[in-house]
Amino acid sequence: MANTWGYGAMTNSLGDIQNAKAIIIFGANPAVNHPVGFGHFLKAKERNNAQIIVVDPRMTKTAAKADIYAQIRPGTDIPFMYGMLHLIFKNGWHDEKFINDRVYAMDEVMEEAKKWTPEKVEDVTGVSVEKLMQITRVYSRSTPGTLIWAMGLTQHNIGSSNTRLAPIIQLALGNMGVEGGGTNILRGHDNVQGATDMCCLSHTLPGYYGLSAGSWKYFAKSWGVDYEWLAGRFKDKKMMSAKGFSLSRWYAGVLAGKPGEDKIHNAGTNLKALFVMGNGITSIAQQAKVKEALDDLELIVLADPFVNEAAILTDKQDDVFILPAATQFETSGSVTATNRSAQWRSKVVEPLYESKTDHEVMFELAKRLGFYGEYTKGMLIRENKKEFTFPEDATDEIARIIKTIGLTGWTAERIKKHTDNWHMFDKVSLRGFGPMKGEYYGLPWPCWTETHSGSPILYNISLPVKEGGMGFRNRFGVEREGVDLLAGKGSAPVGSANPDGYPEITAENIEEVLGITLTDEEKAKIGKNWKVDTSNIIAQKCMEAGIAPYGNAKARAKVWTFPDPIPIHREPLHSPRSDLTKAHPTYKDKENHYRVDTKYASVQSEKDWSKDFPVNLVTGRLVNMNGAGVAERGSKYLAALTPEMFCDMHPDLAFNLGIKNGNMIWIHSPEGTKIKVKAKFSFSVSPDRVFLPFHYAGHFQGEDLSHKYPEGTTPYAVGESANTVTNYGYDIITQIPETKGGLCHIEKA
Ligand SMILES: Nc1nc2c(c(=O)[nH]1)N[C@H]1C(S)=C(S)[C@@H](COP(=O)(O)OP(=O)(O)OC[C@H]3O[C@@H](n4cnc5c(=O)[nH]c(N)nc54)[C@H](O)[C@@H]3O)O[C@H]1N2
Ligand SMILES: Nc1nc2c(c(=O)[nH]1)N[C@H]1C(S)=C(S)[C@@H](COP(=O)(O)OP(=O)(O)OC[C@H]3O[C@@H](n4cnc5c(=O)[nH]c(N)nc54)[C@H](O)[C@@H]3O)O[C@H]1N2
Ligand SMILES: [Mo]
Repeated sequence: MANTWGYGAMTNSLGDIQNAKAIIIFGANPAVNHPVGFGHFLKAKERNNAQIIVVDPRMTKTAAKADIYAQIRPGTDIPFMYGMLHLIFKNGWHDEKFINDRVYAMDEVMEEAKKWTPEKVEDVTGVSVEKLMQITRVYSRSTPGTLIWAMGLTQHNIGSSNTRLAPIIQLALGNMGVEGGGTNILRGHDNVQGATDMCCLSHTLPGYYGLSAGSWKYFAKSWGVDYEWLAGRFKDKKMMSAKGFSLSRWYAGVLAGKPGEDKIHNAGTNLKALFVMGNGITSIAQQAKVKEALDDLELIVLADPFVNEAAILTDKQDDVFILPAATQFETSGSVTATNRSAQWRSKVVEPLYESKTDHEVMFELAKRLGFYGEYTKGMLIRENKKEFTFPEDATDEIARIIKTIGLTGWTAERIKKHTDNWHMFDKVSLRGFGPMKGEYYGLPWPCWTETHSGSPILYNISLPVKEGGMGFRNRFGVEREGVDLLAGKGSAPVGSANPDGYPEITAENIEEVLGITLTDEEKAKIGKNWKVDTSNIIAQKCMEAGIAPYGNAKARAKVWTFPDPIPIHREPLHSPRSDLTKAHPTYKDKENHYRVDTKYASVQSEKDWSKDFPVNLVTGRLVNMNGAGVAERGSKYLAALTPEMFCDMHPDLAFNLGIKNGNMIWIHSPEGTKIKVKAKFSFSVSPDRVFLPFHYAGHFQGEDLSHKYPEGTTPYAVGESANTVTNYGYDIITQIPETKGGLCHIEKA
């Protein structure tokens, strides 16, 4: 199980990157974090002489393989991207037809881009005018180009704006819906895409169905339980439609009410118990608060194959339970890859010793809490069974219910067949051969019906819908302030009964949009719209007519419900450029943001943080460790590669502070916390910034906690968590923590 920090899905696939003629990478380091996938990038270079461009505050191993590298100041990707758009529009390198037919509100983006002259971009980002021009020219003139991002774009308080502006570049260049193009977001844990799709999130139901009463009723019916019973599980009905706490701020739910803590909105109660399944805890920002919250809890349960280091961090002595969870090698089931493909994972060994699989743990918990029947009933419905087989019937339940992203075709039987026939697929196009002819590997969603091929490239109108083609989704009405939101004339997927834009399909409009007549029997069975049509008649009829059930609309460059309808630059809360915070201030403080009041302007305007905390703090990953790092630090050989927690530091910065290579240093945060780590000279960072890996735990603010591990479980490498000093700051939409754009102060220890 994984948590879900990243967001977005790949529009294309890793293999398809081989078709690109240019690759631009924002805030991702695949040579280190996706080393197998990175092979496809290098293949693009071999095959097409693809130019690789890297935009990163650090000269990474990926940057070392790039043709052009721009060392950007953390948190300034929006000015950089607007700088690119400025030059694209000015030189007429944009794809006018694509924009006219398939994009809404690009004119407003053009207006904003006008402000970002290359000179201004240089001032804000630190990337020279010449380099911006070179990158924009190379990228715009070598189409198709693919745009890559990962955590360097998301982990900022403007992360969601970053992830909106990046696709806008692709829309402007007509790079969407084509082989070798798209936005390819490199997702994190192996099944993080599946975890997101299945809603390890607190603001939607599975499949991104909203929290409206209508969605809840659809799920109640699909799970075979009474809606009123479901509603009765909540303190009051209002909470049923309220977003939950997010992982990044669960601690605030515990600490609320103490002096200086953020206020919560949780039906009048603090959080009192914590159940952890697949999160390292020390990977969460604000570790000092996390520790305090752990200490204050009444109950802590940690289900993990290793000793979860939350148990080490806390001083709590009673009611802390460490349950041995089985690993993914000891269970089976479907997982979803970064490109929306499903795979079947088989059990390698039976759960070892006393460990239990995650589903067993959840079933046992449901039994003790008295709702096991309701919890598992959905698995019996498809074939009207008395007993279910796990995980096959769980997979089939998902296929039966989730229409929004098109999982109807994902039956356990089909997914197993794909994995068994792995060798019968082309790795670049994902096309199948022999017994798999007519299907793409892993049936990338949307896979509209039980015979659909899967969709390897989203928004590709050069293929018929039944072979994976589709336009952009119609989701926000058909018209806005007099402007048509549907796709332009003639821009429907080939072979469509309706050649133009069309709305999402409902029982009411299906006959008109598809040009068909339903029989009385069909009319009696059909659901209200494509998202809740359990009869599957809408999907079937759409496939016959070459129509995407979700409609054919324009992509939105503008989200009128967001605080920034068009993405704009806002300086980090702790900005090294206080001279820029007036012109580019952060948001107003936000009340009830996933149940917690969240500070923005009040932090940024409190003082000029850069005076006392002059160094930029960037965090990220190492190739030999993963996440909170407990498994790898427990491996003698992996731990030996980086046995100690360290800080990458430019020799010039170190010299100015009287620090030598290998000295111990204190790093202080604006919140008053500190960590003690080893200085490591590196030219990957410029003298104004340092880099910390976040994979360590077992030390806290200078104190070695090794003695607190249960006997025989102390990892080979322990050290400070970078998250003890990452700064306060959360994205305005998603609440992802700003772990890549803070400030710090450094001294010799
Ligand atoms: N070996 C290994 N592989 C992993 C993981 C691991 O822990 N170890 N974790 C997995 C997971 S969960 C994930 S989410 C992925 C993450 O994969 P990545 O996103 O590649 O991981 P990071 O190293 O955190 O960050 C990527 C880069 O963003 C840069 N960056 C920081 N701030 C900015 C900025 O403001 N702008 C720009 N343009 N760049 C910036 C950093 O310098 C860094 O090089 O990796 C996965 N793969
Ligand atoms: N400063 C800073 N902080 C960051 C980031 C950053 O770039 N900088 N990146 C963030 C990101 S993108 C992520 S994804 C998180 C990652 O951080 P975590 O979510 O903490 O990720 P992992 O270390 O992979 O933790 C997984 C935990 O699950 C356990 N586990 C493994 N397999 C199983 C299983 O099958 N069942 C159960 N029950 N448990 C299992 C592991 O032993 C481990 O304790 O860190 C985030 N934190
Ligand atoms: Mo992640």
